[in-house]
Amino acid sequence: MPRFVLHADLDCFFASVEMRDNPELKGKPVIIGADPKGGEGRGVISTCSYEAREYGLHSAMPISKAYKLCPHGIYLRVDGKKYSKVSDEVMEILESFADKFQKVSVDEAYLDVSESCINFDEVKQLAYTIKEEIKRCLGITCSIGGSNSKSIAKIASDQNKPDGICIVKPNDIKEFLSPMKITRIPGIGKKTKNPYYKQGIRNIGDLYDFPLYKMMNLFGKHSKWVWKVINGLDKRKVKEGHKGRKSISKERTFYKDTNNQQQIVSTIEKLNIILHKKLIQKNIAYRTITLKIRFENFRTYTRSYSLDYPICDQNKALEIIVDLYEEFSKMFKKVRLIGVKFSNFERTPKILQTNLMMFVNC
Ligand code: TTP
Ligand code: MG
Repeated sequence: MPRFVLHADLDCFFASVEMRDNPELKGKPVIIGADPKGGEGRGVISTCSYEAREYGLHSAMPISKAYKLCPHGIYLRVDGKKYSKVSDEVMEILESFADKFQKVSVDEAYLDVSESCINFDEVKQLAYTIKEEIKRCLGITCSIGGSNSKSIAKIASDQNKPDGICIVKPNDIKEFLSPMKITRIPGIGKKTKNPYYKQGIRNIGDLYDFPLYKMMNLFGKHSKWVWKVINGLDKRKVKEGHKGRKSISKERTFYKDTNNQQQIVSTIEKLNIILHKKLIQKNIAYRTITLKIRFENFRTYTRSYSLDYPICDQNKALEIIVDLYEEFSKMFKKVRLIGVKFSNFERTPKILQTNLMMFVNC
């Protein structure tokens, strides 16, 4: 089965949230970080808007230097609590589109979409849908890269920033990477680049002249990883982490808006099966079931049902979700998207026992 991996990374994350919450800031150099104190401040920039980057500002730059380069910038403090909440909301959306999902930082994640897509055209379409959903629900933008490996997807997400998509098919990897500086390869940094620089190698394209044994001989053991990346052979899996998660959801945007009840219910059924596979695997029981529905006019509704006791029961859940859906089925509007969410978790090795108790109590 071909492998499709996406890497999503929010654009100037902290600054984007501030610009969303105060539209007057849009289009201006916005800098999030320490107080510049008129150029005397200590501390550094956390991030800054793309307008501020035009003045040479970037993350980790001393705030005093930033102030010299851009004294008329808008300097704001970090509001960690707010960004953390937005990050959770973004991750929930991203995860709902993934077959396997791995959050890697506050604003980036990998999505394995090998089961959802059959070719790279579908991968690209999915990337558009995800971006549209994040923009629509949260008012911020992200950039998405896609390929057959995590490392190439990550390099690709950086390629068309901000608000960009870049999908690299396996046969195009060499052409895509060749003009780039070797420091674009994850793992080659300020120090690790030195042995390559000593040999006069600056661009990834120069590396394609070396067979693996020669690379390892000249640049050390680490270059085996570099060789794998540039040849599209990074096989690292998208690692799912379920610890501490508050909900699990999945949604599908129909390729064409539809009022075909059979198609809608069968999609609900598929989402329910996929989610229960994960829930059972991780021994998670839930109390709340939510249906999300978006109509052709983009109006979006959610309806939830909460149980008195935690369950992990695919058939019971399906019955509840279809009941929730029936309320909307009389609206005679075409459906654009449908989603299912389970929350209010109880993590217990005793799910089976819990369900058994239900039988005993009946
Ligand atoms: P990044 O994704 O590295 O940067 P970004 O989202 O601001 O910009 P880009 O469009 O280039 O992706 O980091 C995500 C957030 O993490 C960033 O908004 C602020 C925070 N951060 C710091 O606080 N200090 C740092 O040195 C970096 C790199 C990020
Ligand atoms: Mg980012």
